[in-house]
Amino acid sequence: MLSKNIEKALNNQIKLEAESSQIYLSMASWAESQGFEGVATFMYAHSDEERQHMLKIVKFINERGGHAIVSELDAPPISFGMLKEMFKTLFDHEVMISQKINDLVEITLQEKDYATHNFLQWYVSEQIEEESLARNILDKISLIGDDKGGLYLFDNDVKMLTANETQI
Ligand code: OFO
Repeated sequence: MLSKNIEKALNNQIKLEAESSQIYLSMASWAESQGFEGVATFMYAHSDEERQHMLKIVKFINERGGHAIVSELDAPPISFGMLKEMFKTLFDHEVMISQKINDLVEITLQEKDYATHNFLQWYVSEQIEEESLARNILDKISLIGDDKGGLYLFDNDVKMLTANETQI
């Protein structure tokens, strides 16, 4: 059985994961409107992944006798300046999410809720991957700068990244 405190904290994480999905959907739409087809494909897929992250928590709360809440979300930004800025926003967002997961893990330890602690380990590993992926992309795009040819190749590269991720 979940404590009220942990249920509330997990519900807050549902909202954050749903907002992540919306932010990445907005990034996908913006990138598509700018002609970056590869980046758009990557961001649409990433948005779907975030929805899965959210759903996992919904199911977990309900399975453990709580009530998962589907709440109002903060609206994501509409445009993102340049690609590099967009990926910096993505990286910063993932660092913030990692911190929120760590805070959640901390609460489960304080309350000795080892089942939720165990459940959250998947998110701890996922955040390591998400941060590292965002950091790699950011490093790449920093090297390219404003070079149009480079950005074209980068867009293609990111598309391949999506294909590889789907295979996994
Ligand atoms: Fe759900 O991992 Fe990104 O935000």
